[in-house]
Amino acid sequence: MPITVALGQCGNQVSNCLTELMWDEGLRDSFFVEKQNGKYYARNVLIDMEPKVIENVLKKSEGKTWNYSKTAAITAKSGSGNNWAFGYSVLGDRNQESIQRQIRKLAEDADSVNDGFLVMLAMAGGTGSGVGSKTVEKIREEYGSKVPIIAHAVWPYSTGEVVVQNYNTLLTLNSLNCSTDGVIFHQNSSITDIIQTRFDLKNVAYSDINDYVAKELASILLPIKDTDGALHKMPIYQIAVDLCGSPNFKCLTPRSLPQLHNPKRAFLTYSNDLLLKYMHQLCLTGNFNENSGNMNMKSVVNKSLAMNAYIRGKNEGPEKIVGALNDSSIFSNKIPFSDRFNSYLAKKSFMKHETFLSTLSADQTLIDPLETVLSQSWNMFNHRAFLHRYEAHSIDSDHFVNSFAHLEQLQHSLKNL
Ligand SMILES: Nc1nc2c(ncn2[C@@H]2O[C@H](COP(=O)(O)OP(=O)(O)OP(=O)(O)O)[C@@H](O)[C@H]2O)c(=O)[nH]1
Ligand SMILES: [Mg+2]
Repeated sequence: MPITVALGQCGNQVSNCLTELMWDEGLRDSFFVEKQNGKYYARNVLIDMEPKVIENVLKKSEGKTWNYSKTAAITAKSGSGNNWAFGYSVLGDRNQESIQRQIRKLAEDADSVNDGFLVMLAMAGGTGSGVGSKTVEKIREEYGSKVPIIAHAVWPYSTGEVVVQNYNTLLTLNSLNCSTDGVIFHQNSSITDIIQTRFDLKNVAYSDINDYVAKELASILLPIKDTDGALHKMPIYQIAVDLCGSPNFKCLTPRSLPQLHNPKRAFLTYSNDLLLKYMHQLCLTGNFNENSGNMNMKSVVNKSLAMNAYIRGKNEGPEKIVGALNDSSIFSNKIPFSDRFNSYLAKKSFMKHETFLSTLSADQTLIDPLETVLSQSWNMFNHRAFLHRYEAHSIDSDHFVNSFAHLEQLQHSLKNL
């Protein structure tokens, strides 16, 4: 059972959706602790430098059978203004003692931190990105590298949210790459596309995206058995062991099927064969949307270094999954056959789906979005655009140059998988 550390608006909204879902799916003994009064408390720390989002999250949990602990929330008066440097150097430092104190408290309650940390944030703002980066560094310092840290990071829309979103993404990615075991990415634009085309929703709200993200994450994190029948209840530890063996490949991509939500489509049933076939296509082409136009199997653009598959509900056993997904055309030949693929199965159905299939892979999906962030950041950096905002909080051009160098190395490794 991990400790969840949620940061910033996005981190808190997504983590609240996930926590609610975990409870609804009956996960009392993993993501929650039972206190002497018989009440269950989520093992979450909620951090945002402006109080509004956390106040809303706490309000929503009032009257529920579970709750957040009274001391779980750490807020201040105002946010980090979309400035990674202000979040990292100022607010991150100023609030670190109370953040770590709260994390320690949860760690003591649970007697052990073997399943490590799930840290949830967005990369484009200032609090999730900057305070988040500082917090992750401090967690690693305090608990050491034997306690796994998996981050969940939301990648911004590729165009125009805030002008410095590429700087913030660059600096966050560099920091997470140094101090976590792995980072699970969700791209807001890909999920918006799925919701618009598969769920027939024109105007997509954050709450729609967060429901989708939480569902995909829960399908990966809920307890599940391996092919020998052993039950796994330490999802963060297991992800780190299965998928994060190589220091250069920490970027993890989730995918899930079926993508149906609209009652109009409820009559459609997906056989195991169809789900596995679609997932094979998504993994091979690097797409997310089941309905993607670009499913040409000849355009193999995505290689995986390692992959986990999770199948919940009715299924025809591990051989079928291995047969369909452990295909050499999906995988890089850099690691041995036996280490590259794991399949997990649960008989219990998930969110009323007859069968639900998800994968998490260390793969090349990030190449294009990373290219955009690098090139747009270089463009601004070469003109010294907005650098003064970062320099004002001790993040100088050397820090940027180091981040560029690390991420270009990462990009090179991804391309040569
Ligand atoms: N999926 C999703 N993305 C969100 C949500 N809220 C914000 N975002 C995205 O997160 C990024 C901005 O980060 P925020 O979390 O709002 O910023 P913050 O961490 O609170 O930082 P400051 O407000 O600058 O202190 C943008 O890319 C938004 O599109 C949300 O609830 N869900
Ligand atoms: Mg905010």
